[in-house]
Amino acid sequence: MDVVFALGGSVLMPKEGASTENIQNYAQAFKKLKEMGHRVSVVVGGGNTARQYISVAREFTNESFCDEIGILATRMNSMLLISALGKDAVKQVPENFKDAELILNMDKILVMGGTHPAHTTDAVSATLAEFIDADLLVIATNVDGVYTKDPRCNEDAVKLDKINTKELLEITGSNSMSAGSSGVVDPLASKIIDRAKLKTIVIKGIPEEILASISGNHNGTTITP
Ligand code: U5P
Repeated sequence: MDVVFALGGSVLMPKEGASTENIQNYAQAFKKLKEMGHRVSVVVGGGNTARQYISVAREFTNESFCDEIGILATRMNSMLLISALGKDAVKQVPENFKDAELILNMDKILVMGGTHPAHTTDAVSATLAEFIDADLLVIATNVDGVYTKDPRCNEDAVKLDKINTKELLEITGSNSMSAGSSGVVDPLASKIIDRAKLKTIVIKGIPEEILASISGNHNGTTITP
């Protein structure tokens, strides 16, 4: 299976900071999927590093420049994962989809971060999945699926097991577009998922769920065209 993962920076690099064991566990999960014969791409988010830098920079500058700072954080996190993947990855973080595809054609795990301002790495992962005709997009994040409302601030939010891309558009359409925003799926990503008719899964970003996402035995939300 050709699968693209959007790996939230907050799961790879939690608030407490980088941990060798944590990075190792993710690298092992992706290596295992490659060994099983899957073609694996990982788009890494900026996490807490991006949000800290953006919140200070915002006092001085505009959103696009904050986005550029966020993009650098995604590339730094990508390099951390690349370092743990060893010979299964290339020591280069591509900045566009054509270069990304070349890495996949070398039979390596592709790891990349952001591309351009005004969206998050969710949108990068959806565009990459469209560009390489992936079979599956997996959004591995800090919530365990798509809810009717943001579960982090609404106690009455209900988790959805299965939705279609139009329902995803309705739920995420009003999410913020500002630098460093952290809705479960960014609105541009939802539009790309819809136009490309991408089969997508939203899961809690833990190695066990990443492995289970391929077999369908995950506890997240399945989004179908
Ligand atoms: N970002 C972009 N474009 C990209 C990727 C990221 O502008 O292609 C910026 C956004 O401000 C985003 C931040 O919120 O970097 C960190 O990425 P993420 O963790 O939100 O995906």
